[in-house]
Amino acid sequence: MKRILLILPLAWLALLFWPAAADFAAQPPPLEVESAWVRQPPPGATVAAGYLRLHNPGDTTLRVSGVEVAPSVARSAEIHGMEMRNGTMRMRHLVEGVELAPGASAELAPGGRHLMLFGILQSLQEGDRVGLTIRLEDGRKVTVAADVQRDAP
Ligand SMILES: [Cu+2]
Repeated sequence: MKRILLILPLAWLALLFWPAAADFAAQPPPLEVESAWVRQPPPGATVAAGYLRLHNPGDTTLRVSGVEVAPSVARSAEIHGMEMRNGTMRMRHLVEGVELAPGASAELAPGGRHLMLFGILQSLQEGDRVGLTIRLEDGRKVTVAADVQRDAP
């Protein structure tokens, strides 16, 4: 009798979690995020730039709508683009995000699109890792750990 009592709750648990777990395992990540890194900000700086590669492995278009940074590291984060204005290269908040056609990749790299972390709350040193969450327009999120580096890897 004792054994049955033990098995029943386990069976319940399996029923509760098995379909979800199987579903999760079968689904590829909606978005692949690779080579994420954050440039080590100079001492006292309150902003830092981050870079990464996005890839859409699926067969539907994805739109990356924003980024979040671990709250212990910085107050907020944005996706930035570069544009020429009055002969000067300026960066701006890419409110429209980044669109990725099926199979497409996008590189956020020095000199171009990048992530911007605002209100840095702790000193970031080479070897540290910063949690970044990439937000998709459909509500899904992908979290990665970005390496803090002085220079591009
Ligand atoms: Cu920027």
